[in-house]
Order: sequence, then structure tokens, then C-alpha cells
Amino acid sequence: MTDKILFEELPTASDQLIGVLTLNAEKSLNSLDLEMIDSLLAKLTEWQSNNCISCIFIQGAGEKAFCAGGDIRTLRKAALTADRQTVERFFETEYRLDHLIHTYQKPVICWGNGIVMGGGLGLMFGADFRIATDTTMMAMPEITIGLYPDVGASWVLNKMPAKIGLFMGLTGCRLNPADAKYLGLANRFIDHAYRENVLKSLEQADWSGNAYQVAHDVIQQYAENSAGWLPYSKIREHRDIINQLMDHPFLDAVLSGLEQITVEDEWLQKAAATALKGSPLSAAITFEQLRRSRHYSLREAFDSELVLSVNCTLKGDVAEGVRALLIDKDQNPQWQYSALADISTETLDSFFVYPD
Ligand code: QUE
Repeated sequence: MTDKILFEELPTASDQLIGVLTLNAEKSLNSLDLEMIDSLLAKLTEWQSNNCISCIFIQGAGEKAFCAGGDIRTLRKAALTADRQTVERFFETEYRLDHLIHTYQKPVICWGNGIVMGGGLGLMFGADFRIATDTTMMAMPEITIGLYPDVGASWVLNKMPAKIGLFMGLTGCRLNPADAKYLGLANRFIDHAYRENVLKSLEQADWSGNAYQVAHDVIQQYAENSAGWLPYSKIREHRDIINQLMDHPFLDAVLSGLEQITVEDEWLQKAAATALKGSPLSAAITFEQLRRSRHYSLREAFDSELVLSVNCTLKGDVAEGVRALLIDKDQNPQWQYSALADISTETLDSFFVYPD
């Protein structure tokens, strides 16, 4: 166990307990390393079979982020030393944790305050109560680091209407709380200032009845008090354009469309620029994975992502993407393939097969 994850068992008025998990690595925006993932998985497994625990509450320390993603610095080091075991262990355990949250037998509340990206969304996707706050900023920005939307995104993004999931994956676009609610990534909006009161109300509740009903009633009360303030959803505003841009059988046409955007909207232009600056290999993998996984079960989605993520890290663009973004910060990645046309079908297909 590590103090990068804080565990609390809050006593309730009805002698049941609330299990509180706090990601406690504020300096790295609570991004998840293997040690943190291991201890989250162990605690959630223990709490699932502990009859005293009636509800789980997951949050991030500090005001800035719930969780900015995975420990990509360590993944880069593992890639540079061809340390396959570390790479496999990281993704295997992370996806097992995400899957456990999806299938958890008790209500899970996820407090998605501030930055919620990549692996942070992976924790949130499966929670029953996915709270967006006034500072929530969600994104799947993996294309920037040579990865692709993983952590169950193959399953989640494919369920979005109008190919918005593909747009999210290719552009890493930033979602505000209204976008998050519009897309169902969040299902409640609560002002962050209410966080402590929500926890207090959970402690004071009577948990002798149905736990989902009790959690629902507490959350609902704060959601109603917060309902007054929500920004405009950029996704909703641009839904038709997004659909037009994404609705092509080949990725080339999608990217050409993004190159030619004439709409004068900063958000849309930034999204397009991110897609065009991102790894072409990641774009190709994102497009192909969303096509292949369209009818996958949640289990199949995670299994296929494990293959892809290990390959992207060991032989894809991850090491270079992380270098350019977080290590040298030159924002000038030299991708293995500078254009889609340079990626053969054989090369792309090889990323979907487990390495020998
Ligand atoms: C894509 C990602 C991540 C990212 C940026 C991307 C990611 C991640 C971080 C991150 C940010 C700040 C930190 C840190 C990590 O950024 O997964 O340690 O201090 O963890 O474009 O997938």
C-alpha cells in the first residue's frame, strides 16, 4: 500500500461504512502509476466482499485534477529499455481495475473535478454516479503521445451518437462539464464547493435500505442545488459539423476534412490542429480500433486494448510522444510515419496482434 492512495472508511449513521479512495499525487495531477493502480485494485476488491461497506467514493487530492492519466514517464522508460514485462503489467492491471469499477456490486461515486483525462476517464467510465463539477475538463488526448483512446474507450466512444466518439479520439478535444453531461461521460453536475457536504450527507444517510437508492437520493439533492450554472456544450453546438467531418469510410477523408475546416471557432480549430499534429500511426490505430470494436463486449474491448497498448508502447510512437510533451517539452515529436500514406496495411494490422 502507498500513501499515493488514501483510504478511509467513513462511519455512517446506520453503522455501515463509506469507502473513500483519494488519488493523492497532486504534483503529477494524480496520474496513475502501477503502485497506485495495484493498491486501488486491492482495496476495491477487499471492499467488494466487506459487508460493512455500502458505497464507494473516488476523488483526487487538490483542486486541479481528479486524474490526468497514466504514468507515461515510466512507460517511456520501459519502452526505451524494451522492458515488456513492466509495460504489460501496467496496462493489464489498469484495465483490470477499470473493469472492476464497471462491474462493481456496490454504488460507485466518482468525483470528476478539474482535469479528467485518459486513465482518469478510465476510472470514471464505469462508475454509477459520474460527477462533473464547475471545473471539470475531460479529454482523451492520447493521439498527442502516440497512444490511442484506451481504458475502455473502445467500448464507451463507440456508444456515442454521430461519430462524436471518433472525433474525441482523433482530436483529443477538451470537454467542459456541459459536454461531459451531454455525452453521458458525467451523469450529474454538482458544484465542487459541495464536495464536503456530499460526503457528510453520505455519512448521515440511513444505509439499511437499497444502497443505490440512498446514493441516488443524496447525489440528486446536490445536483438539483447546482443546476443553475452550466456552460454551453461545444459538442452540442458543433454536432452536425462533427458528424459531417467524421462520416467517411476512410481516415484520409476525415483528416482532409479537418485540414480544411473554415468554421471560425477556436475550440474546433484547436481540436483539428491536435488531430493533424498527432501521431499518424495513432490516428490510424484509433480509426481501425473503433471500427473493429463496434460490437465488442466490454471484456473484448479491454482485451483488444491490452494488445494495442503494449504494441504502441514497445514499437509505436509512445516513447517519442512522451519525450516531446513531458521530457524535452519541445512539442516537436518526430513520428515514425509522417503521413498516413506511409503506413502499410501490414504495419497497421501488426499492432492488433500480440507480439511473440
Ligand atoms: C495524453 C496523455 C497524458 C497526458 C497528456 C496527453 C497522460 C498523462 C499526462 C500527465 C500530465 C501531467 C503530469 C503527468 C502526466 O498527460 O496520460 O505526470 O504531471 O498522465 O496528451 O495520455
